Amino acid sequence: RTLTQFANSILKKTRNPSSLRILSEQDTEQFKSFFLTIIEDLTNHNLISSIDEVNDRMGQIMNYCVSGGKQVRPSLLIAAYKFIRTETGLVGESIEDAIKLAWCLEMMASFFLVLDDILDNSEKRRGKLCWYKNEDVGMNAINDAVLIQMGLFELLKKYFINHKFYQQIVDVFLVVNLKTFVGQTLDCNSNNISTFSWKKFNEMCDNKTGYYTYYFPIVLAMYLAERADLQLQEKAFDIFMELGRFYQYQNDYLDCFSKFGTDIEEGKCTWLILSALEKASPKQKNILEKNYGKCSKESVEKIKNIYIEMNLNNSFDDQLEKTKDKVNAHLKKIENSLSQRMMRKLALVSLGYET
Ligand code: DMA
Ligand code: MG
Ligand code: MG
Ligand code: MG
Repeated sequence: RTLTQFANSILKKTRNPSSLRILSEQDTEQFKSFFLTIIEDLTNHNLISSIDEVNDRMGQIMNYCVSGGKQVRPSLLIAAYKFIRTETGLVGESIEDAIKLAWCLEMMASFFLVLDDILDNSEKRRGKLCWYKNEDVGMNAINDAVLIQMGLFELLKKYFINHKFYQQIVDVFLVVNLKTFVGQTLDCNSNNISTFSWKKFNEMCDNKTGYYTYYFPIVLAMYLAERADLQLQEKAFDIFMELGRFYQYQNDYLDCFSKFGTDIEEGKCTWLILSALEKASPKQKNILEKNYGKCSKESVEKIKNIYIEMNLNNSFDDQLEKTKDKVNAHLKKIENSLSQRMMRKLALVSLGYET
């Protein structure tokens, strides 16, 4: 089969995270249109600076780097918040606070990505050039990323300073920030194929993706809804991490077969290369070792052809089944019925087996 046919068959099987349908159209619309208010609040109220030039820059960065993603994490936050509030009898209540917090979360995610693209030597993000790849931006992108990060803490203060759990909310932002950079440290260090292992890989995934993709939105939703008593943090932790791992596995897939990825050239430790190493004949292993992490078209093509020869799309089905089984086993351990129902719903939607 050709590479394109193979890629298409994978994409059919690998549910593209963009299809995460967890919010109603109306809620999604409300979330999206609130972006204008976020920009307004960041740039027009002396929140960051009184200097026009700085505010113009901020507006420009926000528009380029923060808008337009798949918005999986903000959707999870708003969905979890609605779930908790509805189950506790507050039907039809405004979700504006959840939307504000969700934008702060999305700013955090965008801050990671602007820096990640520099670290990964990437070309494209969300269908556009990576921010740092714009000719007039370059390494100023590092400063821009930090502006996004610092800006979000100012917004948090503006919106939530009087919230009962303000301190805890800020603390979750800080903890997740650190975890993600711990993950990025592991990611940057693992570029030698002879040292790859599933154990190291999963440790890296938990840190660089697990925390900020599932733990973060759901724990924030709990604090916002003033239901810290759900004790979800400990009991649902294994589910967050299992889902986060799966999310990163899919991301690795898409890097290779649908995005303008750089994982193979950069010699990244990914789900694909680990699965390939596991299955490789001595001859294939030799080709993998010789060509992985090389910045040449021929080498990349050789690696991709081995992935195809090995029919890795079928192992991905197995991976999805394994993930579902593990999540189901963890779900049984959560007793609080509200937590369990919410986690079940979020997990099912995330793994693509809910209508
Ligand atoms: C994802 O790593 C983790 C963070 C913290 C951005 P990645 O480089 O695989 O992400 P992407 O594929 O989106 O560049
Ligand atoms: Mg990257
Ligand atoms: Mg990366
Ligand atoms: Mg990736």
